[in-house]
Amino acid sequence: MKAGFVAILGKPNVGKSTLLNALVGSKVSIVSRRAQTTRDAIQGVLSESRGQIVFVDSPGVHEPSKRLGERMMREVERATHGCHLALLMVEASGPITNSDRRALVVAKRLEAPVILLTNKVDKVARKELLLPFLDSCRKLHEFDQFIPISATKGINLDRVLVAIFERLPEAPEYYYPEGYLTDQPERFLASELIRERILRETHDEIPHSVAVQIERWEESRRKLRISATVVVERTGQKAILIGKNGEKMKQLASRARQSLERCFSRSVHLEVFVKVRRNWRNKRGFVRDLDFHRLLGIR
Ligand SMILES: Nc1nc2c(ncn2[C@@H]2O[C@H](COP(=O)(O)OP(=O)(O)OP(=O)(O)O)[C@@H](O)[C@H]2O)c(=O)[nH]1
Ligand SMILES: [Mg+2]
Repeated sequence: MKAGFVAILGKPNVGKSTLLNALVGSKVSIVSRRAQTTRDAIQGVLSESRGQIVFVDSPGVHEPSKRLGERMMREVERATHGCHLALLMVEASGPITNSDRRALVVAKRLEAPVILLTNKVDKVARKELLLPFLDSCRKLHEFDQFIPISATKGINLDRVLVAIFERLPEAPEYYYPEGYLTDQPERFLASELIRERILRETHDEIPHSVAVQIERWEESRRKLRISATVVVERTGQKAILIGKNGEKMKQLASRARQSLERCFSRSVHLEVFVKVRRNWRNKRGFVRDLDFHRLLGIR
């Protein structure tokens, strides 16, 4: 049996979280059209007859401009350290960007084999352009293998799994018990699902300015009661989120509640408050407190 850790690396928005969810067959990491959706490294675990793969989804590699971004980039390094293999994702439509190069630097630092995945092949209309692009990738680094994929359409994901299992070390047992899906506490997953809803339904600066904190969590056998605070950076953003007569927030909360019910297979009562905290993305203490690994005592 094989078992090991696999880092998923790449620039923001290339499809890392989509790939993670597709490979583990369950939604463990939120996805949106916006760059810098993922802020924390998240593990998703696949257990099957060939063995166990612990995937590490990570924030997109970029040049950080705020404390939140700095923490995200430290998180990439911390969480992928010691991985047995790296999947570096780039967009199949090319070209190679500076962020791709930066992500490659992080992948190389792992001193593990790197497989290049050219994602979103479904978006490339002229397939004859895929090969010249692969040639240009070849010049960047001696990749262990190249696989063109589509994370959303599921193209070649079986090949990705074969390539991973070929390279993982033999192991006497799984790292995690069978059925273990992710390292995130349920509370954090809930805050992420609420944040995903907001990312999907707001524009401009709001998505990046939102943090979600779970204030109250009460479980009974049939119902889950959650109170969450959505933190934004400006009063104008708060007004947009709440909307006229609170309509916008009502709609957001209702859709978020549906995602939560799907995820936790239970009926959910969700209460959402909006709070302004100026420039929180640059406040060290606040940014630190959002980190779920700290809650778990990992650091
Ligand atoms: N057409 C197409 N779109 C894709 C594919 N994979 C991902 N996407 C879309 O790309 C966008 C970004 O996907 P994410 O999975 O959030 O990307 P990410 O790399 O995790 O982004 P960050 O967390 O911001 O670093 C979403 O709108 C996805 O639906 C694909 O194979 N084909
Ligand atoms: Mg992501």
